[in-house]
Amino acid sequence: MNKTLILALTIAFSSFASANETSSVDLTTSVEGLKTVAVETSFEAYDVDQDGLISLDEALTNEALSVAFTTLDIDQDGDLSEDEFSNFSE
Ligand SMILES: [Ca+2]
Ligand SMILES: [Ca+2]
Repeated sequence: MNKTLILALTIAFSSFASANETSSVDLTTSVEGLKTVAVETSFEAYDVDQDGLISLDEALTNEALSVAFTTLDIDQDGDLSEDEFSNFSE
């Protein structure tokens, strides 16, 4: 029973992790909306290893950010720069 749950979670995570390769067109419009909201969230708060980029692992600490991650990652390098992160607001 637990195995089924783990499998389901694994599949869910895999599809999330590969979202970079798939279309995120639907999310593009929501980024436009986010841009109008003042960004008060701290880039440094998410950049745990302080390498100047927010990785997907770091983004996973915030549900809203992890959902928006692939949309915010405009150059699709798998990390959010401070510029890319500036489009995010909780
Ligand atoms: Ca980092
Ligand atoms: Ca990026």
